[in-house]
Amino acid sequence: MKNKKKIIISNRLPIQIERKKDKLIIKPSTGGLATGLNSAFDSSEILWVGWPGIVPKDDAEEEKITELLKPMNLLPVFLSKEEIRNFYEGYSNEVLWPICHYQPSYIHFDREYWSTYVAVNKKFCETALSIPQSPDFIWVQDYQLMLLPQLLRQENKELNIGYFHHIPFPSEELFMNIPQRKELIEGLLGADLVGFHTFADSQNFLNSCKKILNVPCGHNQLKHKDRHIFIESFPMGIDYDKFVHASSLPEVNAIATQFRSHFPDQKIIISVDRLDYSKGILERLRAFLTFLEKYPESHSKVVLYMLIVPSRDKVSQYKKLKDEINRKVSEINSIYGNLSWTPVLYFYKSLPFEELIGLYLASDICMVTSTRDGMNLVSKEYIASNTRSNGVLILSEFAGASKELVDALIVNPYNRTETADCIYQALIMSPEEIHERSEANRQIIQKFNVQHWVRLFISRLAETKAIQRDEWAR
Ligand code: GDG
Repeated sequence: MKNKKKIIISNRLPIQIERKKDKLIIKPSTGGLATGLNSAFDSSEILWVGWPGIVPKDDAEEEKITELLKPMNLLPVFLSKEEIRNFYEGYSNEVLWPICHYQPSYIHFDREYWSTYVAVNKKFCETALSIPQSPDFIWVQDYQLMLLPQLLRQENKELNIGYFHHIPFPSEELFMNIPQRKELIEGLLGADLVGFHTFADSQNFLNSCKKILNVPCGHNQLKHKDRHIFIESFPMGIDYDKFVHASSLPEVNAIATQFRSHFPDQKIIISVDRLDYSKGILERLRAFLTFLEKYPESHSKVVLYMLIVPSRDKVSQYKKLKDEINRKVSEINSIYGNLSWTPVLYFYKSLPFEELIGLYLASDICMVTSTRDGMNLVSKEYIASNTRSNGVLILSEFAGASKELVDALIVNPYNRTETADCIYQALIMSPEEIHERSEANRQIIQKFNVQHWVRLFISRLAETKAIQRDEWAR
């Protein structure tokens, strides 16, 4: 582990370990962050700390997993079932997630949640600092680890620590409702640089700092406990080339052609989300119902194909949401469907990457109707993969991506009539306008890709340390 000097810490490692008949199998999952990091640094320089996605049977298995991951520069943090329940499903996903997505009615709070959240953040801290060398920087990812920057800082004042919040940061009025608001804010302020997807999120965070800590704030910084901390926006991009390349593959095109052949007389609207109330899945279905009511001439000429990826299905609100989606889909199909046309097709599963790209390629419209979304990468992947630029993106104004992809059809998903009209507008849009809008969005996605995002964040992180050193020298 001697030269692993750039530390990334996230709740999950970029792999998943599974146990099959007493054998441990590593399933790699190369998300955008891993790709961006590998393009910015030599992969041997990076050490990734996080949960490996499995609860070991005993100490021997724990050791086996640690050894298995060592050559991949992955350092596991092991969590018990109880910790997963109270830290991950509990405080992270039943308190922080609903507050950050403006859904306070979804909050559920158990006494054990907070103490476990603190204990697990400490566990991550201990693991990260167990490596012998002092790292160049530590980059902490996301809301599960909001206390970690401060915990790391307490152990070593000199560390260069960055934090990125992948989900929205709510307005201060909402954030004030969290009993542990002060601890969370102070936790993040252990970092030198705190990043958000949008300017609005960064301002929301600064407003909460002002209110809770009563400290003076500039538009992108504040001073706390004699340290300057920078609060800025870094809209995350995707690995653009990967999506363009995939969409050129013959096997992906064959998937797209075959998929299209099921709908010879119809326009295909797709949506791709994790099962989550923040993704506006019910709002989308309600708008589609309004569309079918308002535009009867479209009957039999359009299908809504929804791919919903299983997620957090142990949390009760997610089970409830799934039932509501089932009911709504069946209601729409019962009202408008017939033997030769099913208006909504809905799949609760995850597709292999090539099939996902095939789906993006084959569709005429992609609908993203999040009621809140930090960024929403699906919207960017759709544009990137649709290399013929013949697809329309309908995008919620509440997704961070709407601040960049301004040539999409931007909608308020709570407004069913407006969203229904947008579907109609997308269906009758001329090929020239579709192409023009898509190309304008493509330029942004191509330029501000995930590689750019990683480089920008890391170079800004290094700068903040230099600025702080100058301050001390003065
Ligand atoms: C959080 C924030 C922010 C989906 N279905 C399949 C599949 N996917 C992949 C997509 C995409 C990813 O999952 C989903 O990313 P999103 O950004 O849309 O949403 P979250 O998972 O909620 O992510 C979000 C993001 O963090 C990054 O900061 O944008 O706002 O909520 O990459 O492609 N992939 C495969 N099969 C599927 O069926 N292979």
